[in-house]
Amino acid sequence: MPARDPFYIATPIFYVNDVPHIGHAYTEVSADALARWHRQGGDDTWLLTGTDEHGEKILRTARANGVTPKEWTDKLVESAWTPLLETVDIANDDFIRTTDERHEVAVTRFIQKLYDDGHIYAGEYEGYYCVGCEEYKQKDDLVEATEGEFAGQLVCAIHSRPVEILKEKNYFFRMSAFQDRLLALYEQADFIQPESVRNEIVSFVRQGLSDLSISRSSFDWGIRVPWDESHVIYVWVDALLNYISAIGYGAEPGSAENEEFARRWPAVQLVGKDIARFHAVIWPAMLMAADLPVPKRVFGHGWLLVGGEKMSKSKLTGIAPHQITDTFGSDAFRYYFLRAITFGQDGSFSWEDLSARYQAELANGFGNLASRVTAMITRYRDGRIPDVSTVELAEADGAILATIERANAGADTAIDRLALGEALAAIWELVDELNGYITEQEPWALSKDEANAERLDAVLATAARGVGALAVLLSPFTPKASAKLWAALGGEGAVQDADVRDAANWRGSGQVTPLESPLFPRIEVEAASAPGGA
Ligand code: ME8
Repeated sequence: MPARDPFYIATPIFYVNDVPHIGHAYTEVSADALARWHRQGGDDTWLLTGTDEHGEKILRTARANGVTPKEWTDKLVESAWTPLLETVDIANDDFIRTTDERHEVAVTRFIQKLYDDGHIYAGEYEGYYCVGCEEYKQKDDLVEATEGEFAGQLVCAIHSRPVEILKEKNYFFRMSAFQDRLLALYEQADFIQPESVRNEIVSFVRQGLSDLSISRSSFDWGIRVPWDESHVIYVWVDALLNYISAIGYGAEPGSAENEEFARRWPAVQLVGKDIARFHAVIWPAMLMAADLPVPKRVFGHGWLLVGGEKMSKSKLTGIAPHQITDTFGSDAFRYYFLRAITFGQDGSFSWEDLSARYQAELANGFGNLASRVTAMITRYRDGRIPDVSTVELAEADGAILATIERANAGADTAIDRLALGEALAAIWELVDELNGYITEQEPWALSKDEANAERLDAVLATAARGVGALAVLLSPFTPKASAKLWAALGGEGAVQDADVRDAANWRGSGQVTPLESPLFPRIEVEAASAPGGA
């Protein structure tokens, strides 16, 4: 088989003006499930995430809290943003902060190169700016507020707050020069996904690209422009560069770090659709100017909606991830958001839907199946998975083996398309069919008569293969439950080292023991509907 390309996937780096909510956690678990799948398939995988710490928004928040911006970001990163990774069980390979020295060095080098190569000029910006978005706005991007404290005023359509009017001497990037190359790039299949996001970007760029102001001179919380220290680099230009600064761009040429950059770049970029424009327009234009490869793909996932609105802290619809994981656990969090929302579309969150899926699909579906199979092998065969190489299998057994193959192949191709929900749906066909198979085959009845010993062997071996395959296939999605099941099945080594593309061939040779506790314990409905009093 030809060697597969390294798989480098990055999440956006998040603003640390506030604590994370489940929208941020959703991006994290999506990227993490994809990374875990590739890692478990033996690909040279790298998952990057981190925090975006410069700019006016953070500066103002820090001032409002009476601390320096660095004190503020240190505190939030430590108390809220790195703990998020544990809350939802993210196996990231690196965590970049834009205040890291390695990042500042790389940004300085990059911007100096663009300046030296004639892509940057001095000018004056006069227009709107939304500090919430950290974005220069056109009049068309604003709406007139119809109610509330800003009624009658022009406000940012996303933040519903008035924008600033800026008049500043700034440096500009000649982004307009890249318009045709960008439009040609969008013709490449898969560069921007899904189609709805691609169409929006294409029509935006076709309207004509302006040059981009890439520095600010009215405050100093940022990375200095190297040839003019009275400016700091615009926070988005600074932030986008994290994807290459973290893997060694900017390190000494020939150094190990710099070689890592050459090997890993370009990345698959997973972002919310709110920031797809930055990633599909500004970012590739910057890379083209620096003669570097553009990202492999930019995928703009949908929004989590609460009460029909995009969830956000500023509108007080934010839900903290731990409010869910404290009651349901991190596996259920991961499973629910990846399964219930078609990746790429918006999706509504509700406690009722979460509880219902937890009960039906995780507790009664996967969890119960895992308990039944491990308990029966322990009870009827002293924990040895029967060897059925000489036993003739029945049609029903063959059908399960075919479903295992289908689930494995179906999940793998879905993952290649970043269709996380489809991957889980393919795997759940196996969960459901295997549960039905056990109910129909009634191993408990077969066990009562020695004459059925061979039949019982075939059923238990088939069920074990299915459950073993599930432990492997679900490990990227529900790593804790998979590890518990793997241990009960006597699986060799750690489940996250079992090749996910070869799950269908697992047969198992270790000692099976019953699960010590259910994979997904029953949760009282009352507690489930309003954890933490939310
Ligand atoms: O934009 N539904 O950071 P940010 C789904 N620092 N995803 C959501 C969401 C929701 N309701 N709300 C937030 C920034 N997200 C910049 C990025 S990258 C170089 C710089 C997720 O803290 C989603 O991934 O505002 C969205 O794109 C991101 O959080 C915005 O995070």
